[in-house]
Amino acid sequence: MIPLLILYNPASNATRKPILPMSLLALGALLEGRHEYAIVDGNLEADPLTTIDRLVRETGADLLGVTVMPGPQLKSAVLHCRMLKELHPSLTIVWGGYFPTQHYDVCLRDRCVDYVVRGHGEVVFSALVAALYAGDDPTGLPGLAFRAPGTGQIVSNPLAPIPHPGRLPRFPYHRLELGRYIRPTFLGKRTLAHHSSYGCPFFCNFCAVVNMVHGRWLAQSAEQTADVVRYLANTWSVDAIEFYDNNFFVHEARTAEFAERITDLGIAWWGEARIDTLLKYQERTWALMAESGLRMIFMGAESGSDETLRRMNKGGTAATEKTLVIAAKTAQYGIIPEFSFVLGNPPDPEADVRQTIEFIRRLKRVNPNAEIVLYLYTPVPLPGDLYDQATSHGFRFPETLDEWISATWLDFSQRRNNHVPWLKDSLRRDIRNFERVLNAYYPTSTDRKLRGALRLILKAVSAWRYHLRVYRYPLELRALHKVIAYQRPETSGF
Ligand code: B12
Ligand code: SF4
Repeated sequence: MIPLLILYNPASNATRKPILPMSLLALGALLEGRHEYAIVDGNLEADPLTTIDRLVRETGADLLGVTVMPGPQLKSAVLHCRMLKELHPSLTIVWGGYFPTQHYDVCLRDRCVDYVVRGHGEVVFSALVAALYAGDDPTGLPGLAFRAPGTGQIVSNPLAPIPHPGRLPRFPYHRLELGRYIRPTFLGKRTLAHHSSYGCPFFCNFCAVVNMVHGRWLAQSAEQTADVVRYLANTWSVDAIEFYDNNFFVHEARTAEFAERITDLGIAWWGEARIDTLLKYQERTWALMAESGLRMIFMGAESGSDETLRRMNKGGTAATEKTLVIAAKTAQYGIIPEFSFVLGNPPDPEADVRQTIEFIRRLKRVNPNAEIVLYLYTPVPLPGDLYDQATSHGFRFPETLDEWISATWLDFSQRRNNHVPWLKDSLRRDIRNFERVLNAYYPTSTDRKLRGALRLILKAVSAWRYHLRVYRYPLELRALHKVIAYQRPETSGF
């Protein structure tokens, strides 16, 4: 009997929202017909550790592939893998995903991880599985990091080429109870996700995607992407799709053709874009996108300062003006723009925050429906101006998994309460206070529970603060929040 192979998605959010584990579907697509495997999803299973332990005992499973993002998912991955190694010392554990790709050395310093596959890993993983089952030495595989036999030294081979999503087999949806992943969102009653491209052609120096793909972008064709959407709409009555691509809109002709192909389905959709890319789109493409059901576009505006944007390597010249132009453009087509900002950047985080807050106010004047999502600058190990500034302030990444899963670093990973040397507590508070006033004065349209009257109340109560720029001590808004519980704009959570 060929032993079962287990693919594990540790819980990726506190509320255990069921989110399609596409990383595992991508791995599974290349295992179909070659290996017996099972997917264990920590977002759905009450006790995934017991499930995996049982599968290992009952089936003799000896290989576990784990997908790992920084944050709470990393914590579950560490604790569960350590436990499983103790129970089953001969279980081979392979990690992949964004965290191990960047911090493979930290992962492999811990005995609960045997191999790390770096980058987009389905092809390498399937080769690794084949090598391990054949008893061959896998250490020559590109994209593989491991402890060298004998010396124990940690080695990473150069990354493998990125597999082309247009040439990969379709996701094996039948391996999951797909119905459990369909959920109501602001887009529709039955929303599901898809991922139609790998990578991004840009090099913003705060972004983890760069280390993953080094400027490559490869995509399914418009026809293939539309076929997936059609399948999900026809077979699963899905009425809304969230595209989790890092940058869905890179290729205008693909976007236009995709929009044309799905217009008859009457679904709503959402995706992520670069502002400067969209500014080059023709009017016809905008019309097609709007007609096809594109409801909202997530864009990294990042900063209200052209100088900070230059240091981030983002947006070219007069980048902030481009954000204002796109805010007006989306309003013209009835598409809601969702702008994310990265605040508190070194070397002068105070000035950076002040400038960006003023810019957000300008942006809201241009398009009051624009959604604003605020993050704190969180370094990624990527050479460049920002990371150099961070390290010159004494910033360093943890060297052990234990440190990574401590409360401080979990907060850091979630870009919430960064304990970074250049950001004072008072400034962090100022940002949160501004956000509270902003979200009250402009309640997000993604909040499905917030009806007309409640919106008016929030706006009325916060108006004086917003107009007079009095953001400090918003005690009454905090109290109101307890009663009305208004939320931040909903994104796909990153
Ligand atoms: C969907 C998503 C989520 C979902 C959860 C998904 C899940 N697995 O359950 C939700 C919304 C919950 C979420 C939450 C968060 N996310 Co998130 N998320 C994404 C998103 C948009 C798509 C992931 C996806 O499905 N991709 C499609 C699949 C096919 O690609 P993939 O996951 O990269 O998998 C490939 C490779 O990574 C690799 N691989 C992955 N796993 C494995 C496992 C093995 C064994 C092997 C061999 C290979 C392998 O091979 C796969 C196939 O090519 C990505 C961005 C992106 N576009 O990828 C961000 C992203 C991964 N998230 C990110 C972040 C920061 C977070 C949060 C920390 C955000 C926050 N503020 O809290 C949280 C933390 C979650 C947690 N609890 O720990 C960052 C990670 C950045 C970094 N520094 O590493 C990303 C890259 C977004 C970004 N651009 O910054 N996220
Ligand atoms: S921030 Fe966006 S545009 Fe920049 S590299 Fe990352 S995914 Fe690409």
